[in-house]
Amino acid sequence: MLSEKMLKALNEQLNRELYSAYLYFAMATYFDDLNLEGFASWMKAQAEEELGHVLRFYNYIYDRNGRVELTEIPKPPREWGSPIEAFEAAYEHEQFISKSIHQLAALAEEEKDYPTRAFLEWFINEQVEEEASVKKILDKLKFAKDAPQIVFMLDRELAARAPKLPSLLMQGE
Ligand code: OFO
Repeated sequence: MLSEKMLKALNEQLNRELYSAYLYFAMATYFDDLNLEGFASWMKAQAEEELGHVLRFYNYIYDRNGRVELTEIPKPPREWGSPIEAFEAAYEHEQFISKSIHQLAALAEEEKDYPTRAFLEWFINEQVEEEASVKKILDKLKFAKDAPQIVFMLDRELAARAPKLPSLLMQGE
C-alpha cells in the first residue's frame, strides 16, 4: 500500500508526464508551422513516448491499490524564437523531469517503499537517454546556427523518428 505522501507525489509526476506530452505536441505544431516536418515528426514521437510514461505511472498506481488523480494541465507555449530555442526549452524541461524523478526516488528511499524505488529505476535510466538525445540535437542545431542547409539535412534525419500510433491504427491494433 502506498503512503498518502507517496501516492500524491506519484500522481504529481503522472500529471507532469502529461504536461510533457502536451509540451512536445506544442513543439510539433511550431515545427509544422515552419514546414520542418522531420522535426515535427520527432516531436510527435516524443509526445507519444511521454504518454507511455503516463501509462507506466497510471498502471503502477493502480497495481499498488492507489487512485489516479488527474489535474489541470497548464497550457504550453505556442511559439519559440528559433529551432534552437525550442530544443533549449526541451532540454531544460527534461532536466526538470530528471530532477523530479530523483526527488521521487529519494522520497521512496526515505519511506522505505522499495517497490516504488524499484519501479523508478526505469525512469532514472530513461531520463539519462532523454536528456542525451535532446542535447545531441541541440548541439547540432547550435553548430548549424546560420546554415539553413544543415537544418534541412537534420530535418531529413529526424524524419526517421515517427510516432507509432498511426501505423498501429492502420494495422487495426
Ligand atoms: Fe521526457 O521523459 Fe517523461 O517526462
